[in-house]
Amino acid sequence: MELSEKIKEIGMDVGFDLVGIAKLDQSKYKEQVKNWVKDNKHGEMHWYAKNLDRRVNPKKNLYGKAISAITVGLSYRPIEISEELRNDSSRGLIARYAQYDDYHDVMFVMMEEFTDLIKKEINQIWNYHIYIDTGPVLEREVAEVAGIGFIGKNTILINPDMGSYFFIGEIICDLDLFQTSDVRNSGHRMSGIAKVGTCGLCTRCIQNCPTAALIKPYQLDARRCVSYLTIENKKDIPIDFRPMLKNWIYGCDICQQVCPWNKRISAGKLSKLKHRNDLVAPKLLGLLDLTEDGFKKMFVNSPVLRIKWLGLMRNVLVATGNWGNQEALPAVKRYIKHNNEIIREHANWALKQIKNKN
Ligand code: B12
Ligand code: SF4
Ligand code: SF4
Repeated sequence: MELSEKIKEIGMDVGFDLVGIAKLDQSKYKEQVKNWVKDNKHGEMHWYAKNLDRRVNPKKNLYGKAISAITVGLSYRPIEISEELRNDSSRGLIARYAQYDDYHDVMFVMMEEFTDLIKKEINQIWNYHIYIDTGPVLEREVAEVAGIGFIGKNTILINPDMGSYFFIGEIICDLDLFQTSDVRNSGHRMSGIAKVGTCGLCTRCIQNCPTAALIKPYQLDARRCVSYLTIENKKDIPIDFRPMLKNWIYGCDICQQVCPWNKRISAGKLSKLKHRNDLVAPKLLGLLDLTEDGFKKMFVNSPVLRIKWLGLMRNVLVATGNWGNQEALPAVKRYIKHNNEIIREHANWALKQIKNKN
């Protein structure tokens, strides 16, 4: 069996839903990526601007010896919540991916198992590096080149069978492997390679984005994205954006929820991801009562831990202001004299919203 085919098979056995191989080359979109940074569309994600040259030239990995990327997709099963629950402004919404244990941890363990098995199979010395989200790699583009999906106008990688609710990771290595997407034109049969899909004339994600963050098809201004504002942003949430956040308290799924490619999707294996029902749409009043210890307990192993109690409480206060219900007054008032300036400012804003709405 051809080595690329064997590696794909091993990856699927480890539990990934999608596995493909890309030959590394310069990014087709390197000018767009550089302009994205030049125009400051990455906002305060200063880490993004570091290693930009390597990001758009993945062959520069492994001290210039990188040849291929074995790229994987791991689905997070879409748990559909009712419209009623989603629109209940007394509850906070957490993006679907964060209703599971932190994927970085789960996938890293799977990737280590994967590389161990590849090592046994090839029986030769090889160099590799595992990346899941955090490395200077254009993960969606590399995965697109490998053929596991296509980039949609919402900038997200979509697999025609699985939709877009999946994480991406890759093993950048110095093995000279067959690019799996080439099988489409080569007459080989290989499992898990996406049919080619496109957005066609659809623009639903752009029309439904609450903050107009999708400034053009395939282009996102991170500074406007709810996901950035509630997760990456460590400062105040700009006042103009607060009403647009509605009840999102961690990330945002709207440009995926409205996407037709996510309407009839297969569930994925999800064997290693544990869903947490209590994180689907928790009550804002309960969240306002969370102490730092309570926060750590509620979000144990969850990606939400990354924004710490302070980040979550800032977001919860915005959602509470948007809810505008007097029931929240006593809880909000408790934060007016908090020793942290961000919390004080957001509590005052929420208080004003509640007063204006009643
Ligand atoms: C920075 C970042 C963010 C930022 C910026 C997002 C963005 N779109 O750039 C913020 C914080 C906003 C964010 C949000 C989210 N993120 Co994020 N994020 C990343 C990260 C670390 C880098 C992305 C990046 O390089 N952005 C810079 C821009 C310029 O690059 P790009 O968006 O990939 O754009 C490519 C295409 O648009 C293309 N392109 C440019 N012009 C054109 C023109 C045409 C015609 C075409 C076809 C293509 C094209 O070129 C670019 C380079 O390849 C990646 C992990 C990684 N290392 O890749 C995860 C990642 C992209 N995020 C992910 C997720 C899950 C999310 C959220 C869904 C989380 C949530 N629910 O809140 C949202 C989705 C928001 C959105 N619509 O993108 C997943 C996506 C999985 C998938 N199936 O695609 C990734 C891959 C993490 C992972 N390992 O799983 N994220
Ligand atoms: S995640 Fe939300 S705010 Fe960000 S681009 Fe998608 S719809 Fe817009
Ligand atoms: S909503 Fe429509 S335009 Fe946006 S990514 Fe999905 S198919 Fe493409």
